Amino acid sequence: MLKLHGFAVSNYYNAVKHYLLDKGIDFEEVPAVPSQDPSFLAVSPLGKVPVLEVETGTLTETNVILEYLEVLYPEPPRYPTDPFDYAKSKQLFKTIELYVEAPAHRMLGVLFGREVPDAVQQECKGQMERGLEGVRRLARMTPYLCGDQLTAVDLFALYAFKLSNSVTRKLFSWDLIAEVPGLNAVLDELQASPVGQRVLTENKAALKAMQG
Ligand SMILES: N[C@@H](CCC(=O)N[C@@H](CS)C(=O)NCC(=O)O)C(=O)O
Repeated sequence: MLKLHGFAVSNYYNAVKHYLLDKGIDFEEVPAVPSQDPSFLAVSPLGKVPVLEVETGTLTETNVILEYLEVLYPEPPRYPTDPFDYAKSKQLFKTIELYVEAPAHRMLGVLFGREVPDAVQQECKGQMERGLEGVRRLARMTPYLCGDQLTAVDLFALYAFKLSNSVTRKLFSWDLIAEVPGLNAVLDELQASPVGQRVLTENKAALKAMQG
């Protein structure tokens, strides 16, 4: 059986978990936190989560894991089938990951009572403004991010934007989701689904335990 290593605070972990549950794929959750321990580095080269363990080995990087799973479990499709639309969906995924989520991630400490230096805040905010412009240019919102079908990009966006938004609301009273017209409705729909509710409940419990 597939094993998903990680913890429910991680937006990356939750995106893969949501995808697996949504597709009805059997998997086991294996609790793991990021670590530089040699035994963990043997399964995750940078010591990050999530990690997908399959019979032939382990995989990291959320987009890689999702794309691999899509090949194994093509139904129902969670990527566009047209090759160009498929590539465009990956372009949008990467744009959200690198230019919205990654700068927010650098300021995540604020959710756990840690100081985020002013210079870091300003640098990351600027990067996110630019990233959001890119998302607005790429996202189709008809009604989903890549068109009329729900895709892995919507699932990734749900967890990336929700976590990033907690950070920017706290630091700047800035609602990132409102910056992309139509995004709030898609994310709310996904979060209200039975899978979205399960992932959210487990996320809240894990976050509470971590915040103490
Ligand atoms: N690019 C990675 C990012 C995963 C990631 O950053 N995970 C966080 C937890 S949310 C982590 O393991 N952080 C520990 C670290 O960066 O050392 C992916 O797509 O899966």
